[in-house]
Amino acid sequence: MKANLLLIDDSEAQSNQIRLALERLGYQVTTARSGVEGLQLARTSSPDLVLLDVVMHDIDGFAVCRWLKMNAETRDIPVIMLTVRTALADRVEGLNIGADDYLSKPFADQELEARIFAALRVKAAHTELRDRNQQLETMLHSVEALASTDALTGLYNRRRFSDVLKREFAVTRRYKNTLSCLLLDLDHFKHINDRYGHDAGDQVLKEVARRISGSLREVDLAARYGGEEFVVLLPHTSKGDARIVAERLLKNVRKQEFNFNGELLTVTTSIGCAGNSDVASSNPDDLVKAADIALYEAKNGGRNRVVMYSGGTGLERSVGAMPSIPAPGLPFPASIPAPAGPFTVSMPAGIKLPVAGAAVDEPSE
Ligand code: GH3
Ligand code: MG
Ligand code: MG
Repeated sequence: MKANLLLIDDSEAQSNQIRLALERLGYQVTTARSGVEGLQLARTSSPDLVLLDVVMHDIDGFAVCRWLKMNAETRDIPVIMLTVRTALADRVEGLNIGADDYLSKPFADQELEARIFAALRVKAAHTELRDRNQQLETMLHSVEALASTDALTGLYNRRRFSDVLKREFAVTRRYKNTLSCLLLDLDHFKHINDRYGHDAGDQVLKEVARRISGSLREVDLAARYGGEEFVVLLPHTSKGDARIVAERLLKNVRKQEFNFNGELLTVTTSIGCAGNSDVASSNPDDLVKAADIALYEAKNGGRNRVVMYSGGTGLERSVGAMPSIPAPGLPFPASIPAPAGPFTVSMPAGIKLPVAGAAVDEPSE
């Protein structure tokens, strides 16, 4: 189908003549008989190209062209100026204000067609270039997202965590804020892989990641630190408040059992917690190291618990289910809804589970 053209010309005789010529060439033509009508139709009839008379009684063609080129909706429509004026200054003015071409009346049908064809070709090339740029930009965004996201859980990856940690640590030092870090490691996760398979293990990791991020505020950052380890950064959070968050995470992770082809299992986690007050150096990694030391103690202490880092003076222990801990006073999101039943892990039909062997820590509630 040929292009849809808008002809803006206030002379009835000229307009009819050009319209007939355009229709002979197979174009669809909409006509406007004044500059104002032309401006309206340019927006409402979405023409592929505008043919614009320069001398008109209401607004001259230069002003119409300038307006078309200033407006985002009409900016990309090619404009060919039509005039009996042939002075160089007029041609230059038309081109300067953004007209794409200039055609002196009278003109032959072939010349008209050649100019229209050339202008449409340029427009098509521009559109293609813009679309390609957009595609490239979209690709760039998804590459960036991929580079900072963990493919399995959708959480941020360790690299992204490191970047945020550096920034938050610097901000905290500069403004003397608080910043806390939690390191979580699932307990006896190897047992899940060994008994139910790697794919079932992956589903557990995904679900645990969902439970972790569902237990945090928007400003907190949860990332997958490594295999079955997660890290949470809590900006503007003192160690005391971080402990409340850690206890909440501990409960939310183990709250809902997992159902592996009929076998129910509670997955528990150990959590180490440290705050910026634990770190004397200017090295952000030391905050994670402190949390890691506390995590190590949590594992040694029997797992399924939170341990707060307490430097050289010995580690303070906080047993997992501590009924004495008050409800959080911070604006944390509501904890994830009460489980409707165990989380079902989808497993291949008819899979035979080995006879139960390795024990998994039960929650100490
Ligand atoms: P602990 O309580 O001491 O942490 O015991 P654990 O079994 O959790 O720790 P260990 O370090 O012995 O084993 C971690 C297991 O996590 C081994 C590894 O195969 C598994 N793992 C790591 N990454 C993935 C993963 O992406 N998917 C699955 N399914 N398993 C993973
Ligand atoms: Mg581990
Ligand atoms: Mg583990």
